[in-house]
Amino acid sequence: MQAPTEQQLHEAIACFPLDGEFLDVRPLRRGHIHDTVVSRFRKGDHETQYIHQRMNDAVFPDLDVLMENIHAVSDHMVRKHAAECADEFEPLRLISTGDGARYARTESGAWRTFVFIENTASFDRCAGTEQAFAAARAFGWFQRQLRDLSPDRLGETLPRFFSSTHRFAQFEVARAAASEDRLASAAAEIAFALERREMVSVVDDMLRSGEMPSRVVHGDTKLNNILFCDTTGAAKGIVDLDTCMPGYSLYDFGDLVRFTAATSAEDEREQDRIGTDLGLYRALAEGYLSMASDFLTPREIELMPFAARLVTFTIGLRFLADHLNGDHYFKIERDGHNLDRARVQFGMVRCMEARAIEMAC
Ligand code: GN1
Ligand code: MG
Repeated sequence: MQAPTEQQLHEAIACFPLDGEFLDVRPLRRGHIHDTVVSRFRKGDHETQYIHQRMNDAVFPDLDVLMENIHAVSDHMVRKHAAECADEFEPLRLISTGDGARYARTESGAWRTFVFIENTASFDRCAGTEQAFAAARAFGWFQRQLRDLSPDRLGETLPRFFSSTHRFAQFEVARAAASEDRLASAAAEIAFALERREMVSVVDDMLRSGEMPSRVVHGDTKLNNILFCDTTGAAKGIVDLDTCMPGYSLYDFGDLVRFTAATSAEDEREQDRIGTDLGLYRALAEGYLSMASDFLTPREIELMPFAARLVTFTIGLRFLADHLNGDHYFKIERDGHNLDRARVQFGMVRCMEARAIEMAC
C-alpha cells in the first residue's frame, strides 16, 4: 500500500472531532503492520498531539472486531484510572469519529485516532536493569488493570494468535510450499525448529485442561510499546492494543523477555551479538511480579522462564514461516530480513536453554 498523501492525511484527520487549530502532521516509524502519523493541534496556549493510524486490513481483516476490542480495553482502563485516582500510569485513550464510530473509513483506508501521551519517548533497546524493571512493572500494571475484564468480552481478532501449536502448524505448511531457494537458505533454522516440536503444545494443553487461566493480554509487549517519561525516565503508558485478546498472562511476560532482555536488535546480523541477558531477565521478572504476583497462580509464576523460551521460539517460527512464504506478513527492508529475525529468536532460545537453571524463579 502506498504512503498516504498530505491531502489524504488531512481528510482522515478531519473525520475526528479534535479541538483547536490544526498545526501539522508528521510520520512516526512504529511497528511492522500499520502506517502511523502524529498531528499537533493548538487551543489557546495549549498544544495537544494525536496519533493516527491507517490500519492494515490484510493483517486484520475484521476491523470492526479489532476496534471493538480496543475500545473495550481502553474504556475499561480509562474508567479504572479515573476511579482509582492513580497517576503512576496513563491509559491509552481512543477517540471516536464525529459520527461516534470507533474508526473512520476513507478513500485512503481505515483510520483510527488516539490521544498522544505527552512528554514521553519509546526505546528499541533496553538501557539497563532499572528500565527493564520499569518496563515489566508497566506490563504487570496493564494486566492487573484488565484482570477483571472477562476474556469473553473480547473477540479473537486473529484466530489462535497466541497458540504455539498453531504457529508450528503454519510453519509446517510454509515449509511444504516453500521454494528450493528459501528452503536451502533456512536449512539450519528449519532443523532447529523441528528439534523443538514437543515444547509447542505445553501451554495449549494447560489452557485446554484449565490448569492455566485464560486472561485478557496485551499480546505485543515489546519495549517500544511502552512510553517512558522524558524527564524522570519512569514508564507512563502502554500503546499498541491491536493484539489485546483472550490469551494467557505468560505470553506477555515471554514476549517482554524476548525483546527487552535481548543482547541484540530483533534483526541483528552479527551472530555473536545474539543472546539473552540474565541480569535484564531478572529485572524483568522482578518488575512484572511487583505488580502481578498476587493475581498470578503459583503455576504461572513457576512457568515464567519456560514462557520466555516458548514465546521467543514461537515468534521465531512466525518469522521463519514468513521467510519461507516469500515475506508476505511482516514488513521487510532487505532480502532475508525475516530469516535474520528468526535466527535472532532461535539464538535467544538456545541461550535460554543453556541457562534454564539460573533463570528459575
Ligand atoms: C508485529 O507490528 P508490530 O511490530 O507491532 C506482530 C507481533 C510480533 C512483532 C514482532 C499483529 O508487531 O505479533 O510479535 O511484530 N503483530 C501482529 O516484532 O502480528
Ligand atoms: Mg504490535
